[in-house]
Amino acid sequence: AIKFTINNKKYESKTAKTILEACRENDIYVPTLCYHPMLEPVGKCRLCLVETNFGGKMVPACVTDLRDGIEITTNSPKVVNSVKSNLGLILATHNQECTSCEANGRCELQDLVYRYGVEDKFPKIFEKSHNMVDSSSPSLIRDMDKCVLCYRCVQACSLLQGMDILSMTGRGVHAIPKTAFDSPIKETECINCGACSFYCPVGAIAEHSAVRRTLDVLENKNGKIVIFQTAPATRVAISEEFGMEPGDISTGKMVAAIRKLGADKVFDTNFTADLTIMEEGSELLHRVANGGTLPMFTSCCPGWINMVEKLYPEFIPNLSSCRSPQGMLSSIIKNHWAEKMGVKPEDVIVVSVMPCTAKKDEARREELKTESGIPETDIVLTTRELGRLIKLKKISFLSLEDSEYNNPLGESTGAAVIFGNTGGVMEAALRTAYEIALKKPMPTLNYTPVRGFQGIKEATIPFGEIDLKVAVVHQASNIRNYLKKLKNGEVEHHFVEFMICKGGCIGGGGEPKSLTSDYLERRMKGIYNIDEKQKIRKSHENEAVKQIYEQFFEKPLSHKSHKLLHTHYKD
Ligand code: HC0
Ligand code: SF4
Repeated sequence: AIKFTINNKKYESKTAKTILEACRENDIYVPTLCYHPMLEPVGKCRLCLVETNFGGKMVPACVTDLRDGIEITTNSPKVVNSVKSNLGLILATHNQECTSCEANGRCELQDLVYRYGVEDKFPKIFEKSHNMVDSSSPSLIRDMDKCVLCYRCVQACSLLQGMDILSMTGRGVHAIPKTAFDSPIKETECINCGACSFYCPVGAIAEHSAVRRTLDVLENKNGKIVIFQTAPATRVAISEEFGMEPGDISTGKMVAAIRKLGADKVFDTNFTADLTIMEEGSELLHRVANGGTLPMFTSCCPGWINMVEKLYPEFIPNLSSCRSPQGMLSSIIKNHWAEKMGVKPEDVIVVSVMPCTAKKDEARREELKTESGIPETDIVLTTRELGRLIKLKKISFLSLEDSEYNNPLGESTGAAVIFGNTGGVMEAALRTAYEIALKKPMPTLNYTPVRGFQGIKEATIPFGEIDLKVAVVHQASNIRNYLKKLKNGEVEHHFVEFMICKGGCIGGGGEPKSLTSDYLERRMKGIYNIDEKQKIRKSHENEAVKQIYEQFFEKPLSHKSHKLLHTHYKD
C-alpha cells in the first residue's frame, strides 16, 4: 500500500492514483477548473497546486501521482494565495458578463471566485480580447472572451467524440480553441452534439438558449396554445438541476412544473417513441423481406443524422426514413391534433424539452415544416434550460405534486422510455418486431446483450427463417470506427442503432452538467427502473398508438404515415 498524509492526517491507498484523486476520495477539497473526471487531466488551470515534502515547488494535484511517504498540504496560506492569484489572473482575461451569461448559477469559475473572495483588481490584460461570438449554429453559441483555456471542449470533441472540430491555437493570452480556418461553427463538420457545451465549466460554449423566447411565449400567449413535449431522458436528469441525484425519477414533478410555467398541454415524446417502433420495425421487416438497403440505420438521433449527411452521405440510403420521435410528435400536433381540436396550426406553439443540443438544429429543418411553411417544432429547450426556466419562475420543484401527461399524446410504454439509453431503441424494436414477425413474445423482455456501455454491442436473434444480426453503437468516436469496419466489410448486420453521445440521450449535450464520474450509470438505471415498473412494456400494446392507427394512420407505412411520420435527408 502507498502511505501518505494529507494536511497531517495519515492515509493509505492500495492502488496507484493522482494526488487529486486521493484528496477527492477522502473528501478533502482541492479547487479545480480544467479537471473533469470523464476527461484526461491536463494540469492547465494551476488551481489544484498543493505543497508536498518532495522538492520545493508546488505541484498540480491532478497530474501528480501519489508516492509512498508523500506529505501533502492543501490548505496552507501559500496554497490559498496561489489559488487566489491564479483566479485573479483568469478573471483579468475573462469577459464578466455574468448576469446575462448562460452559465450564470452553474459556472465553476463563479463558484470559485465567490468561495475565495477574489476581487477583480488586476488591470484587464485586454478588453474584449478575441471579440468573437459565434452564434452561427442553431444549437450552440461560442463566446471566446469567456474561455478559461481548460481544454475540456477540445478533449470532448476530439477524445470522446472523434470529431476534432476544435483545437487550441495561439499562446499565452492569445490562446483560444478555434475551428479550422477559424470558420463559424456552422460551416465546419460540427454535428451539434453539444459535448463541448456539456463539459465547458463556464459559459464559453453553451446551448443556443431559448429560455427568453420561451418565457415570452408563455407570458404573452396572444390566444395561442402552448404545448410542451418531453424526451425520454429528461425525466431522470432534470432532478439534478434541483439537487437530487442522477437517475432520480422526476417525471410527475417535471410535468407539474411545466404546467406551472403555463403550458396548456404536456405531451410525451415517449408516445411517438412507441409510434417510431411501429413504423421503424415495419420498415425493417419490409427491407429484409424485399431486399431493401441493409443494414438499416436508426434515424432518431439528430447528431447522428448530421454526421451521415456531412461525413458519410454514401450511407443515406441506409437511414430509416422515420422522423425522430420529436419530429413525429410535433407533426402530429400541428397536422392532425390541431385539426381535430379545430385550431389552426399557426395558433399552436410546440416547445420540446430535450437532453440534446442537436435537436434545436433538427427543429429548423426544411423537411420538418408544415405545408404552410411553419416549423412543426417551434422551440427546443435543453434539460438544462428547462431547469433554468423553473428556477427563474421560482417554482419549488421538489415540493410539487406529481402531474400526469395529457392524453392521448401522453400515453407511453416501457419500451418508449428506454429510448433514452444506448441500446434502448434496439431493445424496444426487438420486443415488437419479434412478436409481429414470429407471433410470439421474445423469450425475455430485458434483452441484455444490447444494454450497457460497451462502445459497439452486437447480437444475433433467431428470427424465423433468418438470424437477425443487430448492432448498437454509441459515442461519435465509436460510430466512426464502426462505419470504417462496415465499409471494409468487417461487420455485417441487418439493423444498427446509433446514438452520438456516450450512453445515448442520457449523456446528451443538453443534460444537466455533472462533475461526477458515475452520473451516466445512475441515469441509465433510472430509465430501466421506469421501464420495469410499467404495466405495458411493448410499443405495439400502447392503446393510444393502436387508436391513432385505427382512427387516422390506418397502418404503419401507410400513405398518411409517410406524409406525417417519415422524412428524407440532404445529400
Ligand atoms: Fe432521445 Fe429520442 S430517445 S433521440 O435519444 O428516438 O434527444 O431522450 O427524445 O426524438 O423519443 C433525445 C432522448 C429523444 C427523439 C425519443 C428518439
Ligand atoms: Fe465538437 Fe460536438 Fe462541440 Fe461540434 S458540438 S464542436 S462536434 S463537441
